[in-house]
Order: sequence, then C-alpha cells, then structure tokens
Amino acid sequence: MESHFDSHVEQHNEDEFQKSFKEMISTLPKGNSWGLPDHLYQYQDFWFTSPFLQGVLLAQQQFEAQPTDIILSSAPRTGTAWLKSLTFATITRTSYDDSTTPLLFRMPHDVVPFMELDHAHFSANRHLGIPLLATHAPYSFLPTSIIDSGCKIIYICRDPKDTFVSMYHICTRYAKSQNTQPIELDEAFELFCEGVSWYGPYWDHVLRYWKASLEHPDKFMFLKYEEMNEDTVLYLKKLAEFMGCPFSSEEQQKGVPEKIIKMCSFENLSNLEVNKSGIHREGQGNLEIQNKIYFRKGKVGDWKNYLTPKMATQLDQITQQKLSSSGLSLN
Ligand code: PAP
Repeated sequence: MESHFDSHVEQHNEDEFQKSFKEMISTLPKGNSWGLPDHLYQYQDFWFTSPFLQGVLLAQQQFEAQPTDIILSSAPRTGTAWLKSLTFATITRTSYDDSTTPLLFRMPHDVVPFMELDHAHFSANRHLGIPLLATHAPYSFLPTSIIDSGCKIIYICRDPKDTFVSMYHICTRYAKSQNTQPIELDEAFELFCEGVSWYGPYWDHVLRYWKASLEHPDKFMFLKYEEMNEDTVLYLKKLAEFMGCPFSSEEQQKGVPEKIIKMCSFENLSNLEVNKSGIHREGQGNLEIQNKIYFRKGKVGDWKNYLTPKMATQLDQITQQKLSSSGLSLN
C-alpha cells in the first residue's frame, strides 16, 4: 500500500515534472490547433496539444506495461472507439452479453482507459482484469516497457481523406459546443496536408506503426477501417484469435461474433442514450466533451461530400508519395 511518504515523493516528482515540462514546451515550435484553444506543439517530429504531450511524456517515465497487455493504438479519428468496443465486447463475452454489457451505459472511450490521460500519473492504479489500453502516441513515443514487455499491439488506420473529414468535423462540432468560431474547411485542409494535426503528420504516424508491424508480425495486428467495414466478421474473428480468445465453433454456431458486431455497430452505439446525452471526461476542463460529438456518420468514403476533386487528388498524391515503396496503401 502506498504510504504518506511515497505520495509526498510522487507529488514532489510530479511538481518537478510540471515545472520542467512548462519550460520545455515554451521552446517548441507552435502550430494552429484548428481554431481550438491551446496550440499544437511540435515535439520530435509530431504535433500535440499540451495535455496530450505531457501525458505521453509522463507515461514514458511512469507506465509499466505487462506482457499480457493489449495496446489499441491509432491516430485520432481512424476508428478507435469502434475498435475499443469490439475488443472490449469480445474479451468480456463470458462475463456479459448484449443485454448486460457495460457498453450499454458507458461510451467506448470510457470502457478502455487512455494511456496518456488515465495512466500517465505517478500512482496509476491499473485494473488488469481487462488488459486493454488505448493510446494515440506515435510508435516512437511508446513507453519502452510496451516494446520490452512483448505485449500485443493492435493498430487501426483509415483513408487520410476520411480521417481528415472526420477530424475537421470533430473540431467544428466542438467549437460550436463552446460557442467559438469553427475553422474553415480550406484552412484545416492546408494544416492537415502540412502535417499539423493532432498526433500528426498523419502519414508518419501510420508508416511508423506499419514498419514496426512488419518487423514484429507476431506482436502486431495492423487493421484498416475500410477493410474492417467490408468484412467485420472476418476481422473480428482474427482479432479474437490475436487477443488469445478465439471464438469456439459452438460460439460461432450461436452467432456470437455477429451479435458483438451488431452491439458495436455505429447504428446501435450512436443511438444509445449514453452516447446521445452523456459527457466524456466531465469536470476535466478542456478535455470535457459531449459523447455525441464522437459519433458522426461511421461511413467509408464520406469525403466525397466535402472535398473537391482537386483536394482529393492533392491528398492522394501526398499519400502515394509518403507511402511509396512501403508496401502499404491507404486509399
Ligand atoms: P477519436 O480519435 O476521436 O477517438 P475515433 O473513434 O478514432 O475518434 O474515430 C471516429 C470515427 O469513427 C468517426 O468517423 P466519421 O467522422 O467519419 O463518422 C466516428 O463516427 C466513427 N465511429 C464511431 N463509432 C463507430 C462504430 N461503432 N463503427 C464505425 N465507426 C464508428
């Protein structure tokens, strides 16, 4: 059990960390955070807002991964909530079914902790009963214990055009909820193309995980939102196998994977009361956000409704150029 002295030392360390973090961040290049309060800061090639960068750096110092952990990693707006709900429902399927799962009354972001905000503190208590943990941290920012422990990593990515459109919308919806002026699409587009976006450049985020997944295929599962959408049953079965809890033939006969998929579908989750009227990180200042803002359309190819052909070509060209000779395609 933690003693008074330990917590005093931790508080002291945390105060020291805060002080040096504040000094350090004031020296970093600053970018427009798509019209939202705070700035984006560039640190070791990636862009972050200050609480997320602080969380990632604290996690590097403090977070102790266990070999049994399963890390759900992604750049923002690429399908994190969907992946969380599917993996959570799969791992907990012997404890809950679709009439009792916590997903009915907690949003997906609240059933799987987020490393840089929930486990970056000096005395983080982990509930290891459920081994899932999410992060948006770029690969090179992962705490070394995640790499050294040999735990599993599941990465999800998405066509940059849909990722951009989704990111633009969360920013405008959040700005409106705060009664501030939302960013214009053209301006957000330019920033995204320049790599100035949360945990961006987006392409570098994806590429580094892609390369790591090729180097350590036994530890990694690399998913694309579009492929998951195309054949969710196939990918859910692969996910269950990868996580070490494959569906038995009896479960498959009973349609358990299909039930999980239905439970975790955009249509079902976005219509639950918790996801229509609940609040994520309530009372946590700028981090507080209405759950409904996270759910928009959940469709592949919605970019066609927002991007001009010229914009789409420009993004595709950047994608081709960035991914050339990587063996990965994203559109
Ligand atoms: P985050 O980084 O803010 O957590 P993330 O969950 O990674 O976002 O991705 C959000 C996208 O997934 C949204 O896409 P859209 O803007 O194009 O609609 C969101 O609507 C979509 N999404 C959320 N839940 C689901 C789901 N259950 N199935 C499919 N897509 C989903």
